[in-house]
Amino acid sequence: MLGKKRYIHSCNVADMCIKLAEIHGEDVKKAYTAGILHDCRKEADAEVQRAEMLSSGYYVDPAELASKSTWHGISAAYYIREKLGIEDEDILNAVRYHTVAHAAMTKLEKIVYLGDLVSAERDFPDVEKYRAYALKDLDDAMYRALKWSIGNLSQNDKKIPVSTIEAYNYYMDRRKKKGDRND
Ligand code: DGI
Ligand code: FE
Ligand code: FE
Repeated sequence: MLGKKRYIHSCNVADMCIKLAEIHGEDVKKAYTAGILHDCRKEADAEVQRAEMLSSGYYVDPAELASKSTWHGISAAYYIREKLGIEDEDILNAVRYHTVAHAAMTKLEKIVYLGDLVSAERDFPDVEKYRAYALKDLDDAMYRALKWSIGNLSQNDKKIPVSTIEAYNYYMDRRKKKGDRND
């Protein structure tokens, strides 16, 4: 279902998810499964993604509806549930929210969101920094990743789903509660 580049990305995300699961104490098989499948609908026809998204039963934010690049996670959750028979809600939600995030994510959801951001082939400036954050502390890494992502989106005149803003606010508080960090 995927071209070579995105197939390699998916394998790398799965590998990173395994690593994060081992470090942070999550089920490694679940992390691998969610990681390898997270982008499985990314290269499906946009109208197919849209139809699957709309029949998925998931709430879809108006900002998601307006941004085609966010459809594939919702469509993938539908696809792996309906066509592959995956019933584990945690895996389904990790795939559904891997692009936009939400507040109070499960450990698996955070692992897939961050595994996608810092997989081996990612080469944006500072990727090593974000990789180190993810290996060290999932909540702190979520805060930093969301801050970066929201900054990028607003700079590029992209709409931001409510769940992404809620995640940003949530992880800002989580981070404060863990200690007085001023960095
Ligand atoms: O599928 P990937 O490329 O591995 O990564 P992804 O699923 O995190 O992001 C896919 C694209 O979606 C990326 O180009 C950025 C965009 N995106 C991520 N979050 C949002 C978003 N676009 C909008 N409009 N709003 C978002 O919140
Ligand atoms: Fe994706
Ligand atoms: Fe991805």
